[in-house]
Amino acid sequence: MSSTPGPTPVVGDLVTLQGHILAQQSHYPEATGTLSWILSALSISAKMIAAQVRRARLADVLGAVGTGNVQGEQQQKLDVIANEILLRTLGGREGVAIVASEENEEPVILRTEKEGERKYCVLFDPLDGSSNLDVCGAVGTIFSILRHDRRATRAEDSLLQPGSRQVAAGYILYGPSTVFTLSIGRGTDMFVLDPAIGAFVRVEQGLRIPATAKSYSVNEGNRLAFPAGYQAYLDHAQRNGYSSRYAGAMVADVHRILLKGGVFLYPPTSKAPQGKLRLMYEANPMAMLVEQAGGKALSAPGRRILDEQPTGIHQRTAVIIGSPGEVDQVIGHL
Ligand code: AHM
Ligand code: MG
Repeated sequence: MSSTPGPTPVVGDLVTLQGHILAQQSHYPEATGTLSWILSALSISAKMIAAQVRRARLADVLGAVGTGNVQGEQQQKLDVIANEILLRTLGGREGVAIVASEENEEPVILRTEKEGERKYCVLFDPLDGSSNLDVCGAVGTIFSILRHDRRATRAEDSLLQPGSRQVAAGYILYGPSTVFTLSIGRGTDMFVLDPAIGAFVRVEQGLRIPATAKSYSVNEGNRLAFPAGYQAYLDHAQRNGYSSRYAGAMVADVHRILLKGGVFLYPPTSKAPQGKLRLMYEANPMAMLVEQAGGKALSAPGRRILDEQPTGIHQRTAVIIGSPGEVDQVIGHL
């Protein structure tokens, strides 16, 4: 045997999502494990939805179901399948009081809270950007978790909290790999599903978004319908050698920006004067993830998305999200 010492073995750097959640829980002495158990339901849902998405065009999961959702949009079969998976997995968790989904007009009250208990509300977009599936493009799930307010008399009143009160938020990106990005209010962490072992493995801890990058993400086909300030920003970007990147699925675009920097925009348009994206289960969770990574998320100059007081669970908002330097550039033009 050779006596030459080999490389120092790396010890303890493989962390799964479950291990990460338990470690985070230990930072909160009052934690009962209820939130961890809900996050575990989301992790199972992510694996189940990923398995369905991978079967697009093989199994009968593509195409419209012939019904519209509350937004008046065509529901795709996979929207409905993903929604049912989330309702089934979260529905079994004692700690979930209310769930609200892009696909359901009304929130679903699962159980009421007794004295001394702590329960949560989970809001989600089950399959964001689902029309990308027709062309094997990336899609995602977005979720937001709020503490349940037992004093609220109607489900809506418990849900209508500003995003700054989210206790956790995340997205799952179904792309060439399945990525779970999570914040429990102590930074933003990223995990990739290893299909060989069926577990999400941590790939980024305390992720930091690049401070600036010459890249913007917006549906430029709507350019003439944007307020003048946004058009002025695009003129500036195009005069200064920026790249344009747009996946047509917010999860994929924000994921790229978290890793490579830039700004994602969905401005108000003449067709959608309040913006298109939904505050409570699209903009708020993304804003929390981006801010926890050192980025910025505004709906308009001086208006932080996380401070918006919601008035309806399906309410829409404009979004300017990304690297702090690029968000400031956009705001400077508005
Ligand atoms: P959806 O929730 O109905 O899938 O719509 C949300 C999606 C976002 O993921 C994406 O950024 C945006 O809508 C794309 O909209 P557009 O086609 O107007 O560019
Ligand atoms: Mg959506």
